[in-house]
Amino acid sequence: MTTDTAVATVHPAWLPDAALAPLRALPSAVLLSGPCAAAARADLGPDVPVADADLVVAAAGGAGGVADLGVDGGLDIPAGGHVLVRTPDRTVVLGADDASALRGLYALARETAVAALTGSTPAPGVTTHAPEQPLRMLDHWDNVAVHPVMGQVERGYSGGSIFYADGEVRTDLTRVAAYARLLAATGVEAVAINNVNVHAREARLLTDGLPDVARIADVLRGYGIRTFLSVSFASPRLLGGLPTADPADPDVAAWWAAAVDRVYAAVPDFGGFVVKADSEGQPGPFAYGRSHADGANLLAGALRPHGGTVLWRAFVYDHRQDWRDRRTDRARAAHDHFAPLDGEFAENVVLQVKHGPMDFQVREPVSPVLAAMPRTRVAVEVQITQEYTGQQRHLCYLAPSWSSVLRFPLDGTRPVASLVARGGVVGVSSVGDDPFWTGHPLAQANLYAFGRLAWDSTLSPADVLDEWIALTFAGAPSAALARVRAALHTMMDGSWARYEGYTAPLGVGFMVTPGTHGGPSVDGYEYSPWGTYHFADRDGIGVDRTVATGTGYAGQYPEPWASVYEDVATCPDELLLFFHHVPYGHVLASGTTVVQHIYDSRADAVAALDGVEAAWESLADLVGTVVPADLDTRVRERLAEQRRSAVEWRDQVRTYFWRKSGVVDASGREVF
Ligand code: GCW
Repeated sequence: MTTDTAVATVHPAWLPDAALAPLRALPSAVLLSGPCAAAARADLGPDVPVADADLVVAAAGGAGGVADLGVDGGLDIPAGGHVLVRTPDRTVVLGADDASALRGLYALARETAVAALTGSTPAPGVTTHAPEQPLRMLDHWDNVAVHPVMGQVERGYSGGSIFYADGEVRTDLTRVAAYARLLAATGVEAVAINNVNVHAREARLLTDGLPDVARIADVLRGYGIRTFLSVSFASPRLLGGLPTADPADPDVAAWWAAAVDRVYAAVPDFGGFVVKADSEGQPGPFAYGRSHADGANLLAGALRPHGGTVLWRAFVYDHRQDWRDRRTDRARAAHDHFAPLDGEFAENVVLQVKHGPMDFQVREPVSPVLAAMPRTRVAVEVQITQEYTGQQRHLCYLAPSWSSVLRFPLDGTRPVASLVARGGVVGVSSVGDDPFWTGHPLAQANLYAFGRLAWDSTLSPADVLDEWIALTFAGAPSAALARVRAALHTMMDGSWARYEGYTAPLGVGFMVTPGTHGGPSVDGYEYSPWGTYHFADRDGIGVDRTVATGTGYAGQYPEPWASVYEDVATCPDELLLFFHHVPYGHVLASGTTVVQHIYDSRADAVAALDGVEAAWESLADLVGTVVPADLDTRVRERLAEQRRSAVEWRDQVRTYFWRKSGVVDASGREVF
């Protein structure tokens, strides 16, 4: 039995009462009959007769009454989306279904808040809102039982799990409901509730844990969110007592079919499975000499009669590599394993591919797998939890990074967002039972931005930040709101670039403390089995991934990228060391040498923190009114820790390269 003592003090994030107040002030009618009706009513208050309503929330083909409004005839409502009709008399949110209508209501709250922020007035008329991606999903790396090494939430920086405590699913799911409401307002529509590393306790969610899974699913459903489970490929052995989990074994297939039947009996709208197989020690089809298509199709076969989906992760590589072996390249692994399987996956399999070929580094090229499998449904996975981007102690607004991935014309013409549109967009959640949800209060903006960019990748990161500010600080007097807006843009717009500036340079990645992945350790992974090397020696640095002389990874790209990356002269500076091993004196396109760039940008990025801190300081007189005092305290703590850590990064990286290369820093700044 667990009680949530923190509930009363949880920060409302981007849905404070003030964000709904303008809508709640309108006489409204909610004409929904599905599971989201209660949530819409809770946010709007009691219904009035439709004829008297200034605001109507309805679903196409839902409860009666819409036809009387004269708005739905001839309106084309996109699947999963909504139409907003603003007439002089009333506003109507018409969703494609119950969940879409609820999302539409929150979209209206957002537009109202943004209008207040920007001083604009929404024009009357009809606007159509369609999600770019059908699947917009969060993966939780939450463990039911506290893992001895990874804790309650693997790579979690926001306290415990909102789903689990004390080795059980929480009795009180109030936080889950509040979370689901926040997600609905971003457009997220699916959540996988347990870690992709499926340990013994978590494996049982699939069997005896089902009543608890059903309780969570009931809560999520109220906000239009489908529930997925991460499952162990070895389940037939671990849970079913079978001698094997071989996909070709009929008993194994029968076991999965029966297991899935039981899941759907408990959760009729269950989304499906997420599977990490043959990856970092997780079991998979390789043990039986079967392919990943065999493995994925096994589960897909069990889910298909129920309409479920398998999200099969492509994060498969050799994590026991010999660092002496310079021909094996972890970056190649996903493409090597999966591209040959294109066309072999069942229709209800989605291959879930990390955005870069390595592992959520601050800068990586876009994974070539995303363009290599035209006959496979492919989803892109990003990491909202800031494992490698400051662990929610550093301020690092990631929307610019994700935006650059989703907009990247990987096949030469089409952006990644359209290459994955039959699969979707998945993010590893950053949320825990922390009162601010995300540890760093301003890291809430990343979770918000994930949902918004999954909905519409063409949104600008700065506009998404405006939305988040407008909602989070809704109701603030306009002069104060304008100051908050200015300060947060100063702090956040360039924060990803700044973080990159003082950490691993020019796309080389890692240089982090082994295990925790927080803080600098330049050679921390250099002689490890994980396949993450920078190869710095006295003459130069970087990984030769060219076809001509290196690992050949550059050749996994379609044109023009294969040629662009292959040639040191055309490879973009920010990815230079990902693709090439160059001397320290190599001159970048920016005109400076590699080593001088390393020296300068580490120091400049730390110096830029002055402006970040000053911007927050400029809001000091608003603390206690517009800026809650506890939020201010937390932000200050995090900014202080960011500076401490960033200085450590700067000094270690700068000193390392000075000692390694013997090249003097032309700026004369101190090294040690
Ligand atoms: O980034 C790495 C993390 C692991 C994680 C793995 C994965 C869940 O260090 O903690 O495991 O990626 O994505 O599977």
